[in-house]
Formats: sequence, structure tokens, C-alpha cells
Amino acid sequence: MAKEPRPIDELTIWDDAKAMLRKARAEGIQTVHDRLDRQTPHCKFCELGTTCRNCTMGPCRVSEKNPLGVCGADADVIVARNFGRFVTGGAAGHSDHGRDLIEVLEAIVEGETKDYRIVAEDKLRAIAGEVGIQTEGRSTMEVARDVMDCFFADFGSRKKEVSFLARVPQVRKDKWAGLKMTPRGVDREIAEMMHRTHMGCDNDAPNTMIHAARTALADGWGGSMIGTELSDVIFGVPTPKMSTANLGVIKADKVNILVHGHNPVVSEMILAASREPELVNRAKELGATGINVAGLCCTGNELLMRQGIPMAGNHLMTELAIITGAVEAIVVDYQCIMPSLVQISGCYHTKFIDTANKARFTGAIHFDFQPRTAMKQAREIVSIAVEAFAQRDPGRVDIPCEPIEIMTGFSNEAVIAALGGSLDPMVQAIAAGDIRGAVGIVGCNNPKIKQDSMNVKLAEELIKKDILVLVTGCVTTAAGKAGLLVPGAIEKAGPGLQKVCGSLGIPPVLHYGSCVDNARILQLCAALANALKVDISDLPVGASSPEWYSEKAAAIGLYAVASGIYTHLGHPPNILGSKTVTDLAVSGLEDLVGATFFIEPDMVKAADMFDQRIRTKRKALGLSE
Ligand code: SF4
Ligand code: MSK
Repeated sequence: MAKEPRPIDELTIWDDAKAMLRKARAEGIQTVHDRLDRQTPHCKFCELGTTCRNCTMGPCRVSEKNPLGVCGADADVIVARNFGRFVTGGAAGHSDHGRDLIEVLEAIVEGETKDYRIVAEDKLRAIAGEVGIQTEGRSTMEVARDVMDCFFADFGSRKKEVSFLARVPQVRKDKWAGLKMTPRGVDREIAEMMHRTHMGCDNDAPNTMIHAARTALADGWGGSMIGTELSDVIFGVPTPKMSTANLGVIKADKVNILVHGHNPVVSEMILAASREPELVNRAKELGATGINVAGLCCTGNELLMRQGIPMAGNHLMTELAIITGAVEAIVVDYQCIMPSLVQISGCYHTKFIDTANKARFTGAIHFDFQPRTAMKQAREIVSIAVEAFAQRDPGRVDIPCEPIEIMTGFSNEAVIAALGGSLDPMVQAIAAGDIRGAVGIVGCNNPKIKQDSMNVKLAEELIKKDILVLVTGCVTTAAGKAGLLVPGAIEKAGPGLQKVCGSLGIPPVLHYGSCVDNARILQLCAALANALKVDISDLPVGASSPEWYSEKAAAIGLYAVASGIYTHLGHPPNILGSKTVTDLAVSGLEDLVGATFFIEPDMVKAADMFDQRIRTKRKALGLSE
């Protein structure tokens, strides 16, 4: 018998989402929530991580009754291998994204494209200096070529450590070296994890977990950091600016194009093309007042940070945005794009356009987007969207709310500029206890959790305790819709944050970018640790992903912990079938890397745990608690 769908009020905290879920049900459109209902209960072995499909002597499922797979692997080995591959999937995603930016830089250096250029020369030279490349007396292109070669080499097997380890405090690097955790090359660590988890290789769970951490570090300090830094070089370093968020950013009188995925390489061109008079005039000929480009997920975050485009929503809003009936095209690159979007687009006049050969969707209009032809292809894509406006059915349009204001654009460079040119005022504010600590809240939505209930609650609880919050990824839109990304949100913060953020005119919750931009938070932690001459694990900081779902979020969590940052998850990964692996994750790593995961579904308690941790760290630094 078909299960009753869960009440809409239990699915999300947002009115715009509820309105669209009601519309979906009225129009007979299936959403992620309906499919979750049909998939539950999930397989208990898979939830515990105790299934193995790594060879055809299996698949095997181990339990108390049958504790060994056909090859003799026990639950510890199987869980560690599964978790290792899970994290590696995330590291591969982020890092391949980073590689795509190097390839755009290569196209610039080789003179193969005029559509992209080096926008932030100062940043290029600063990065070059950090990774040991000579800059004085050399042209921008000479420096760029060396940076390109250096970063390509970071993916290979010839280095002892990835270049951005130059940013890491020596004490932390020594710790990694002692544990054989130093990330040597991005592709190397990823390939080695696949090797180790082949049948008959690494059959020691803690050893596999150490390599999982090494692979995650190659993501955080390698692939992701390269992705962030080169995006800044090519598209500009984000600066604070105002924008708007929620489904109200979709405009009934405009051609609406949603950009979705992670990499700004395509979406920056779409935005540029959407501003060309010829395309705008064509939109007007068809009865629209203009062309509106709005963001979803992390491609949205990238364009929000640099260009201030409005944000239509996060992960669980992607289907609902199309259900407004006012979206002419959804243009995707890769990661976190539910294939259901093709089906839902097909219920409306919406054109679903994919742009990456490595992320094709059956039923989509495909463009093999290339740096050489980027602008030409972007014009074609925008033109498809504009022509689709004529097919819109106004009777099916429902835009459920007015947009809410948000402030965005907090790169480390912007924060340092706001502080007058150095991190010193932040260090002083931490020392004085006005900022007691900082927590990065990052990651996703998960339909198993009431959408954004945890993301918002944790941010609210932390700022009350004078703990500065930095948000990235899908938590951005959550914080924005909750009114936390505007300077006025200091009303909800403790007195210390009110004082500091009030004097700077910034919100107590800072938008720090997309998923790869968690590398900005790593860099900030390293800079603070270097300024205080301590390890990252000595800082009063933490990280959290309350509603995570993706392999990438697991990689982020693990590189945060391995970097010395105490990290909260709202629900556990599929590791509970191994006591050894679980104990290592939630306590054993503390001895090794100075931080652990903690799992807590109650956000008041999670905030208290962070508060306690921050007290301990502050005390150890000789500061008031
Ligand atoms: Fe089973 Fe071992 Fe093969 Fe995994 S590797 S499927 S546990 S026999
Ligand atoms: S998009 S990884 S749902 S944050 Fe970066 Fe959002 Fe999580 Fe994808």
C-alpha cells in the first residue's frame, strides 16, 4: 500500500518552499520528498556501512551472525573502506573542479581564449609568492604560466606536499608528517585510496582512515584551494555587496535563467551574455522586461560572492524553483544537480541545459562548453532561454514571496580590508572576548531533515554566544532567508558581536562562498594560528555541517578535523557498523590530530558543545572564557 506523504509543514521551515510543495502536489509533480518516502526504510546494512561490493566473490553483508565477508574482511575493514571511498568521491569532485580552473588559466596563458582573462593580477602575484614562484620583474603571463604548471603538478606524483601547505603552521605539518598524512598530490591520494580499498590491500581500519584524512587534506589544501584561488584570479576577488534571496528573486515579467552546480566557468559567461543588448532586446520583443540570472546551490554562491546575483535557493529548493512555472532555462555545470530536474523541467516550458561532458543528463540540451568558444556558446544558451519565454504559460506561474536582503562577498581579502589591512583587530577582538570564537557552518540540505531547521537554528544559537559564524554552500541561502546575513542581524547576537560587527557594519553571520570556498576558512584559520604562533587545533574555532548529504561534505568535514578543527555533523556517516571506525572518528582522532567529529542532532546541545570547546581553547590560550 502506498504510504501517505508526510505533511508539508514537516518538510521545510520556509513558506516559499511550502507553497511550491503544495503546487507540486496539486499538479501531480513528484519531488525529492516523495521519492524519499518511497525509499524508506533504507537497507540497515548500508546504513551501518557493513555492505561490501568491492569484488565478485561478494557482494557481502556482515553482521554479528555472519561477521566476515567471503574474503575474510570484518566490519571494521569494510566500514573503513566504504568511508574511505566515500570521502574520496568528494575529494575527487572538488578537486576536479579545481583542475577545470587550471585549464581555463592554461587557455588564457596559451592565448586560446579572449572570453576569460586574469582579472585579479595582484592576487595572482600574491599566490605565486606564497608557493615560491618568482614574481619580480616578470610579466603577468610569465607568472601565470608558472602558477599553472605548479598547480597542475599538485595533482601529480612528483611532489612531497601540495603547494598550499606553505600556508600551514609548521607544527601542524610536522603532525601530518609523523602520521604519514601529508597530502602529496591530489590525484595520487585519490588513486591510492582506490588501490588501498581493492580486495586484499589495506586491511587495517585505522590505517585506511589515516589515508582517508590524507585524501581529504589533498582536497582542502589542494584541489579546493586551487579552485577558490584561481576563480578569484580569473573572475575577481569577492568584495562585500548586497543582494537578495528566496524564490521571490524569480521575476514574473522577466526571462528567468537559473544557474546551478558549482563551477563559475560557465555561469559567469551566461551572466555576461544575459547583459548583451541584442539578447535583452529580443527578450523585450517577446514581452519580457529583461533577463534575470539567479543562482542555485554553489554556482549561485560563486556568482553571488563576485557579481551579487540573487539566490533563488539551496539544494532542496532546486526542484521547487522550476515549479514556480516562471523559469525559462536551468543551466547546470556539475555536482548536486538532481536528475529529477530534467523531469520537472519537462512538466513546464523550462529548458534544461547541461554544459559539461562529465555531467550529462539524459533528456537535456547539451553544450560541450569550452574556454575557446565560451561566449559564443553562452549567447546560444541565453538565446534558447529567451525564446522559451514565448512558451511560458502565465496561468501556471506562482512566485510565492518577495525577496529578502542579504549581504555577501566576504573573502579573506575583503575581511582584512574591512579590518584596516591586517588580521590584528580580529585577533584583538578574540583576545578581548568580543568574538569568543568562530564556527563555519557549511554544507547541504537533506530531505531526511526538515529543510534548514538545523542550519538556521545552529547559527542563531552560536551568535547569541558571541561566536562568529561563517557560512558557505547551501547554508548561505538558509542563513540569508532567516535574516542573518544583514548587518541588522546583530540584534540577534551577543553583546560582543554586536559591538564588533556593529562598528564594522557587517552581519554576525558572514557569507564566505561556495563549497570549495571552505578553503577560505582553512586559510583564515591558518593565518590566525600563524599570527598567534600556535597550531590550528589551539584556536577557539569549529566547523559544522548540520544537514549534510554529499560525499563532498564528508571530505570537507574530514579535512577540517585533520586540520585540527572540531567538527559537528547533524547525523553520522554510514560508519556505525564499526566500533573501531566510529570511536576513531568521534574520539580517537583527538589524540592524533587534535580534533574530532561530534554527532548531535539537537542544535541547542551542539551550540553548547561548541561553547564548551571554545571555553577550553580560550583558557588554554590564557584568554577569558
Ligand atoms: Fe566480500 Fe571481501 Fe569481496 Fe568485499 S572484498 S565483496 S567483503 S569478498
Ligand atoms: S551545493 S555539496 S548541496 S552545500 Fe555545494 Fe549545497 Fe552540499 Fe551541494
